[in-house]
Parts: sequence; structure tokens; C-alpha cells
Amino acid sequence: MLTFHNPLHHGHAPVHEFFRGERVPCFEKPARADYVEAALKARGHALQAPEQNSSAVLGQVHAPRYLAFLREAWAQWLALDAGNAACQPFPSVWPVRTLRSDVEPDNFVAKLGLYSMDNGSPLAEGTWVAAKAGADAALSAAMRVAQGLRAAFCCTRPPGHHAGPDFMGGYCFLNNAAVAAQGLRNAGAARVAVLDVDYHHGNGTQAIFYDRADVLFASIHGDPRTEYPFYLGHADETGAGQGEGFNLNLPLPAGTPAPAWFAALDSACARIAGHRADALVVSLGLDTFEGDPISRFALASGDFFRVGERLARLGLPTVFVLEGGYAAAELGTNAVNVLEGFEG
Ligand code: SP5
Ligand code: ZN
Repeated sequence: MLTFHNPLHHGHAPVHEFFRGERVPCFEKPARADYVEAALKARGHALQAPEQNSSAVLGQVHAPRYLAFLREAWAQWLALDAGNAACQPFPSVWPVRTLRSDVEPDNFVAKLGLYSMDNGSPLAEGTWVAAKAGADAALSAAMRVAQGLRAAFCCTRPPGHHAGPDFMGGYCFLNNAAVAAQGLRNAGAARVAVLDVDYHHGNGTQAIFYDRADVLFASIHGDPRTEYPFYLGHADETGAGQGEGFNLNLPLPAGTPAPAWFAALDSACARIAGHRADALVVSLGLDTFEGDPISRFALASGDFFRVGERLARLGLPTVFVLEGGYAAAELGTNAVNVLEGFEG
């Protein structure tokens, strides 16, 4: 499958994240994309550098002040203290209910809290450049599909589906899948569907399209009562305004075995077929894998061929965008299994 990779992803290499108050090595690490690239090459798939500039589309899915913050964040962090080059910034205060988010504070850490949903999205020196190149890769894949290619894959990190209109979260900064979907709309697709099969609910993508009928969002994920991102992803979230009926959440309990997961995939596919979509974007998280260190579904490597086969039966021009998946050494095999299952 034609793949756009992200030649700049190594610049996003934060060292640690927090888990239960302790610093632990980042799960979302450069080796993830390296393993996927290696598996693609080993199995004969062509890799290309991005050929589109996503700046205008990013402005359609993210708020200008958020994009400006992200672009300048590392420089502002260094401006606080030159020694910060060796440290990672984390937010420590957030504008929850009753606090104002309309006035951007001058204080850098306060701004970081304003634009973050968690303290789980560490910034590094190359984060903006890497995330922007990933969005360029997603738009490149979408444009090739808009021009008539059956399918294309965006192999990138950091992932994107937790990033909302004006916030980062869950290792995500720019919403690559939303860029692909909006790019397809701009190129003439009247209706687009986004199917999110990452273990974690794609709260950012849902938020971006929640009041729109032109982009259906469907997601299969760990029940947010117990699983990240906790505060979105329930079955009663069906869309708002014009978008009412164009959001489908299929939460499943942690520990759900593969047959029930595939039944949910059938339900999501039925809804997508009913949308009469002109194109499909798949937020391809592989953290549904039984060996994933931070997730609790149980798909085996061989099951990922069946995921691709089922998606192919929708008969839609399809853009695959890499999201999560933290069993790094198996990530390449699992991702390419989906793509080859799709290609038949
Ligand atoms: C894109 C994506 O998959 N983002 C996931 C973000 C999850 N953030 C919460 C991570 C919690 C890590 N818990 C470690 C458990 C180790 N037993
Ligand atoms: Zn995930």
C-alpha cells in the first residue's frame, strides 16, 4: 500500500511521562514508527515523503491560538530558563469548570494547562516540526485517495486522535485523521466517515466533528468508565445540532475478547455503509493487540488481517492513519497485517 511516512518524527522524542506520580519511560517512542517502516519495507510496500502542506487544513480543524502556541511552545519554554533545554515541560494547572479559558495567560505553564487535557503529552524540542510533518503526511495520503487511489497509509507519530480543536492530550498534538477527513471534504467528497479502532476513544476527532453531518465519527474503544480518556466516549454521545446522529460510540469493557470486538466492528461498518460515505478515514490504533502494555483488549496478530478484510468490504476509498499501539516490536507486523488484509 502506498505509504507516506514522517521523515521528521525522531525530533519528537520526549524521555519520560508520568504514571501514578512516578516518571516512567515514554510509551509513545520513536522506535514505534521505525518498526512500522521496517515491516512495510520488508514486505515490499513503497514509502514516500509527504508531498502536501497541511497548514490551511490545520486551520480548519484546530484553533489559531492553539496552533500558534504549539509552534512557539519550545522557544517559550527555553525563554523561561536556558537550562530547560534538558527538561520536559508539563502542565500543572488546568481551567476546569468555573475557570476561564477565553483569556490566554502570559505564564507559559498556565498556557500549557489551557491547551492540554492531561499531563500525558510531553513536549520535546522537535514536537511541532514532527507533528506538522505528520499532518502533511496524512493530507498527502488523503489527496492521493481523493485523486482516485483505492487506499493509502499515513505512517506517523506522534499520534493525533486525542488532540481536539484547541488542546493536546494522550500523546497527541495535531489531529492527523481530522486533517485527512477535512482534506477529503475539501477535495470534493460530500460525505466522509472516520472509523477509530484505537483502544482509546478518539475524543479529539469526535469533538472536532461533533456538530457536523458531513463527517460521521464512529469509534470502538475501551469503556471510558475505566479507560483513558475517561471523560468522553460513552454510547449516549450521538452528535449535536446538525451533527445529531452522526457520532457513534461503541464502548466495550476492558478485557473484551476478539469475537465481541469484531461484532462491534460489524456494527460500526453497518453505520458507515448507511452514511453513504464517499471516503473512509481509519484511525488505526494497534493497541487493541493482546500484548499491548497499556491496554486491555485481546486481538492477536493474525486477527489484524481480518480487520483489514472487513474494512475492504465497505468498498470505500480509504485513508489509514497510524494512531496508538505500544507493543513496539509487534507494531509493524500488526499494522501491515491490517493493510495487507485490506488489499486482499
Ligand atoms: C494515541 C493513544 O493511544 N494514546 C493513549 C494515551 C494513554 N494515556 C494514558 C497512559 C496511561 C499509562 N498507563 C500505564 C499502565 C502500565 N501498567
Ligand atoms: Zn490508544
